[in-house]
Amino acid sequence: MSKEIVFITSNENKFREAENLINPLGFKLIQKNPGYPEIQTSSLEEVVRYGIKYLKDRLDIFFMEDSGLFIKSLNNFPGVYSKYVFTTIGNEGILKLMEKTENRNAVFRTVIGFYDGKAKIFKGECEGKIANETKGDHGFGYDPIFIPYGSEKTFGEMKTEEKNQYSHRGKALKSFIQYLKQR
Ligand code: ITT
Repeated sequence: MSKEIVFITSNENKFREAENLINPLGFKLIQKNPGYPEIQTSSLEEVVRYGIKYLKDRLDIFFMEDSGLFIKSLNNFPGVYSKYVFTTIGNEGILKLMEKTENRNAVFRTVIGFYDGKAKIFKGECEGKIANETKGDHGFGYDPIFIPYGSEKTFGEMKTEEKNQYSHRGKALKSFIQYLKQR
């Protein structure tokens, strides 16, 4: 197969996280951002499947992903609305919503969609807690308020390689990579 793989994303940080795991295997990751409609639905998988459908006649081999943060005590909010919520109320807004909340359990989810003539889905999730305050300036998005189980640090306090060991995206990428190796 071609050693080049196109990752459709507008997000440089996601791209760096994927490069960190995929490039050492001898693949070359290429970032493209042709834009695709992120439909509003209740599932990350549906967003990705729709994105693939939209782009599959323009590109031969590519993958894309959709991610979200699901907070238990907020009935899984922001979930599929993670992007909108981040750009409106942001991390400070989430912390404020949870000011008096003891149950701080949350899960980050990623769904990767790969297309090479047919669509294949890979998933990853990372359980953890919402911190009481923002910490760290690595990463992006909700990283400064999310502490994965097994660590005392927020993702915002981790460099790419360490975040990948715990993260939803790291896990989804690892199962994607297993598939690429066998393909
Ligand atoms: P795409 O172009 O790949 O869609 P995006 O930044 O729009 O990039 P998403 O729609 O998947 O990404 O992300 C929804 C929101 O969740 C967005 O505000 C991100 O900042 C945030 N997010 C996603 N993955 C994250 C992660 O690993 N750590 C922290 N925040 C994350």
